[in-house]
Amino acid sequence: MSEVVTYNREGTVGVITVNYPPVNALSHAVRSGLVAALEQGQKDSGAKVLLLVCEGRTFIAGADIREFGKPMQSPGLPEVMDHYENSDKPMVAAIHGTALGGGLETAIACHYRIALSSARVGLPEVKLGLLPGAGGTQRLPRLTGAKKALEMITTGEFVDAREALELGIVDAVDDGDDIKAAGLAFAQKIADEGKPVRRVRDLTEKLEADKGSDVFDQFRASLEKKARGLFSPFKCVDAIQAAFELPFDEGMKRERELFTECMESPQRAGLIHAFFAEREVSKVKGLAKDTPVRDINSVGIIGAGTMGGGIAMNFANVGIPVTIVEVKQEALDKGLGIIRKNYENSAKKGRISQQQVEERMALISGSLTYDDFKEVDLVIEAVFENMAIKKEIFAKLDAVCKPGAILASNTSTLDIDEIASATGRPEDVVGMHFFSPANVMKLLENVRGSKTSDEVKATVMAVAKKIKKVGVLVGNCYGFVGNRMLHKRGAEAMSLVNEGATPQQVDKVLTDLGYPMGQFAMSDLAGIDVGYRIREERRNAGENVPASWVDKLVEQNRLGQKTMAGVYKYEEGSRKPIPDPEVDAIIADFRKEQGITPREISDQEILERCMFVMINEGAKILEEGIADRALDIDVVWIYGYGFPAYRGGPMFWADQLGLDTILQAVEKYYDELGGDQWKPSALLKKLVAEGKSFGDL
Ligand code: 3H9
Repeated sequence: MSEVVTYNREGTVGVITVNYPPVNALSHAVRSGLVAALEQGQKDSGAKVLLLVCEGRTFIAGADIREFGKPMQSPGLPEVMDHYENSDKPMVAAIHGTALGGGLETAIACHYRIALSSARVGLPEVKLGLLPGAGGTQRLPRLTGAKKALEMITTGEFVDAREALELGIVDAVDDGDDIKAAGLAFAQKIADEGKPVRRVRDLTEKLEADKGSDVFDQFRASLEKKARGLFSPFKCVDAIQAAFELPFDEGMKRERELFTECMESPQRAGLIHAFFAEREVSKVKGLAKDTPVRDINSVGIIGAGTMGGGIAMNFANVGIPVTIVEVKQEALDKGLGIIRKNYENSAKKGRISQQQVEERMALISGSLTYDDFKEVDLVIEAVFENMAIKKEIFAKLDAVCKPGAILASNTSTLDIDEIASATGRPEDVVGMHFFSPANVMKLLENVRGSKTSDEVKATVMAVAKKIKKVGVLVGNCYGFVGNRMLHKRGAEAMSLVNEGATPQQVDKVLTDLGYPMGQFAMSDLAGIDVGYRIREERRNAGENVPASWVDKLVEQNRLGQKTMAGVYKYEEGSRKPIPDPEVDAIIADFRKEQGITPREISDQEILERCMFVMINEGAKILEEGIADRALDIDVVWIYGYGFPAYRGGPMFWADQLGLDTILQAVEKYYDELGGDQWKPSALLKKLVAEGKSFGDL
């Protein structure tokens, strides 16, 4: 027998124990171990009932994702499930932690289930571009009915043990924390009461209730919007519907066919890359695993604007007290008022309780003086982008803050080393770039200055985890990873419109690729005066920044959503961008002024110019060591800018497309259009010459 699964008997209960850290994933060793242990339990005449339980932090977290894409080794998971369901002794699963994917499928192939009240269950395969492929789409609806099975399987969301009990997914919940003891007691009860084997495959009541209903068509219609561009949610619906229309064994066959289709889809590859990339980014190259991390028990924030307020909420949400300093009482009151309103809105939506609103607000205090930063462990400056002001602030912080306090800037573009030079402790200075809305967006782009200490780097990465963000550590340059690439795309999008495209054509190409919004809808959301101010500053500094039709909009006070007009117009109370003939006229005038004869621009050209300019910049970012790995860039784009995770991130997408195709196009645009942004990256050229991809780095 495999050592990762063991069998022993306690009284009349035969206990099968899985012990395969970290998350008891169903690797080949676990699958074969499960079958062998079950056989032993069947043969053991002293065992009246069998119990499946896991060691470590969790029940089985699913199939072993690392085995995907490799040749499948027998026994396959559906086969293992069959063995468990067909056991002629009652089979009990005892769940702690999370029973996910193949883990929950294993549990529902057993005859009875008990869970600790702290446990959660779910079928998150859809988040990996898959569907439950070991009977989940056939067994879960037999327990819950169609609607809940559709919801759980197409969203991948977990339910907690109490809800699982109400839904019929588990049979009992235990409030303690000893899963083995709870499982043994429950199994003993099953044996004492002489409960029969109860196979989920044979349950028909819930199937009859929903048979022939239009719930599937309704669900498909609702997915058109919610799952735009995604492949597997629709396949999940097909598979669940099969449970209602076909006998169990045929339903299983249908599930397998659909699972295979998902497995072969590029979206599966993209989503699994994103899953591992999200976990890899926490392992920073060159930073020893045992680097000490400073305690962060209190935080100071400078600026109560949208950013400062959003950042403060992240800390209050996890119980860390925050002091926000503003220059004027009025601005402070306004900022605190907005934070309260945000929390109240969450309470209205049922996401948090009114008590939590009060608890979190009690953790956030306002002040007009830096003296209140004397004792804090971390200060994050979140004022607008102006180097002189930031340096002044950091000099003051240096004077006030205790030794060892981390001084961070939320700058989205400026030089961290220059900011640090205003202090006598550059080793404690770092960038912590949050993305708007800061209480929602999952990315935290942590920026290391040339003198930032390892301890500070490790601490800000730990802070990201603590406040439930995905932290990526990047190097210091204009715009770091995210905005440096975004600005290249923005400039290219503007040029495309100069030359003849419409803003809505550019945006549509990007949303068709899977972005939640296009370049111009996004800049309207952020305010197009932001870019204008940056361009003006560069012009004032003597740089040759070409004129742009967007500047004309700003000059007419079309600043974006906040003035209900920008590149698009907006209706009262709506964020939906509406193309505006006035803007078309402004663009036409601008072209005339510049002597440009507009031409037809194809969607393909828009896609190439917007995306390849970013990829070329991404390659330069790697070349310069600003990002350590291509996957760091992918994670920045997925969590900071809504790049579709099912494409794996821009660099993974580039690899899939073929770097030679990209290089050819970059060289062509460099010849035709010139400009530094199109100068082919040396790394890109090298990889193509060696037949390699970004993923090989
Ligand atoms: C499936 O089941 C298909 C079936 O329906 C049909 C098949 C035929 N495999 O997230 P963490 C690793 S699809 C391999 O940091 P946490 C992870 O990479 C699967 N490895 O911990 C990391 O490794 P490292 C459906 C896995 O406590 C380490 O474990 N299941 C797997 O924050 C710790 O992970 C899922 O989609 C896996 N399945 O969260 C569940 N899972 O330390 C996916 C994790 O080297 N997993 N690892 O970086 C999760 O959601 C979270 O990992 C979990 C723990 C909630 C379990």
